[in-house]
Amino acid sequence: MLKHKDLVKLGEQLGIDKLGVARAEAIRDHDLTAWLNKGYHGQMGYMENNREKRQDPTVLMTGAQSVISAFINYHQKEAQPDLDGRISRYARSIDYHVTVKDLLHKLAAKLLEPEVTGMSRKERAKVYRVFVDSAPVMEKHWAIQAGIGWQGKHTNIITTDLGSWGFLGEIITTVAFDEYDTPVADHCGTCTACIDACPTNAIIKPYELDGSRCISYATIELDANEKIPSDIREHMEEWFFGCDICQDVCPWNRSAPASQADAFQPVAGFADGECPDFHQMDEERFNKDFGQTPLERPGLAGLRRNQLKRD
Ligand code: B12
Ligand code: SF4
Ligand code: SF4
Repeated sequence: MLKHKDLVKLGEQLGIDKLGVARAEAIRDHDLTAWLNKGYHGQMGYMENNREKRQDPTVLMTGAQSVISAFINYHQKEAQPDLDGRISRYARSIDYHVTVKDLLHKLAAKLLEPEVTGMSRKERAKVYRVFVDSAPVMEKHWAIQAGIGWQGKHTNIITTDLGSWGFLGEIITTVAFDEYDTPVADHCGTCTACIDACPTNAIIKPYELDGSRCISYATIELDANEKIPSDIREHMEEWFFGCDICQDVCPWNRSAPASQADAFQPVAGFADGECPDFHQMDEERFNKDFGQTPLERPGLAGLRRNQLKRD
């Protein structure tokens, strides 16, 4: 059995901003099917796959007992006027799928150290798995259950002390903990700032997002060969990779602290604070400067589709 207090201590040592743990149980109160039936996933076909695994960590990993949820702050305090309003903050550093995964593997290795658990390294590798974003895991659900934060009306997880500028990641393990966390209360109250500010009306109603209307979806997930629908394009303002509007207006982000971690500082390609012109860039330069960032997902072709040509 693992100790909750050891998890907290190790998290602090590794600089993980928030950690909590929930019992690995099937998700009963979450209507993923209704969300899919409304077509809110658009072309994100992966959301339809592995539904059983997505809704039950014990199907994803046989014998799973605990889901450790981590929140990693990526907030950059410095305003970058040429990038803000165009490229989302989360996308300016090395891809979080790599950095957050590395951090969680380090945490798991320490937590399950042979000296603590009596397991050999080989055995240890069999009792946990690390997930960040791309696997069939309902990450926001687990962050709520693990007491990290609540789901805001814009549908992202908000913490009382760090706001919502954070990535989520999980360690699912077959080992039990002596104590589990409990969900925190919703602190949105009567506020509707995110719903009012969303330029494409993607937030249909509180806590319900039509992903296919979100600028983030149109600029990152929509196939690079497809035209962005005009009713979204005309409201995109200058955004061409992701969108931060609903989080920018959230009162819980007003005093969110900046990340001190080197891993979440802008890559060299963004170091001068200027917004790159992807129409003027060749593949070689793109791969060198931005190949390790989330911009790699739509690639140069997608970014050229998204970014309006300069006069
Ligand atoms: C698909 C996806 C998207 C889609 C759809 C977004 C969405 N809200 O589902 C698109 C491409 C639009 C997207 C955009 C973004 N994403 Co995204 N995305 C995901 C992904 C892969 C799955 C999310 C999911 O399961 N959606 C399915 C639906 C069913 O879930 P849901 O929104 O939670 O909806 C349910 C609840 O609202 C609930 N519900 C209904 N009524 C009520 C009432 C109450 C009171 C409550 C609490 C709940 C509730 O029922 C709904 C179903 O109807 C996760 C990673 C993962 N594996 O979990 C990242 C993830 C959610 N994304 C993330 C990020 C950072 C973003 C962006 C901020 C990126 C950007 N800057 O452009 C935007 C934010 C847009 C927004 N307002 O949500 C982070 C969020 C971190 C955080 N702090 O919460 C995640 C966790 C990735 C990560 N590992 O860090 N994303
Ligand atoms: S990310 Fe932008 S487009 Fe998507 S819901 Fe938030 S404000 Fe609307
Ligand atoms: S802007 Fe207001 S309603 Fe939206 S998530 Fe933040 S506190 Fe909640």
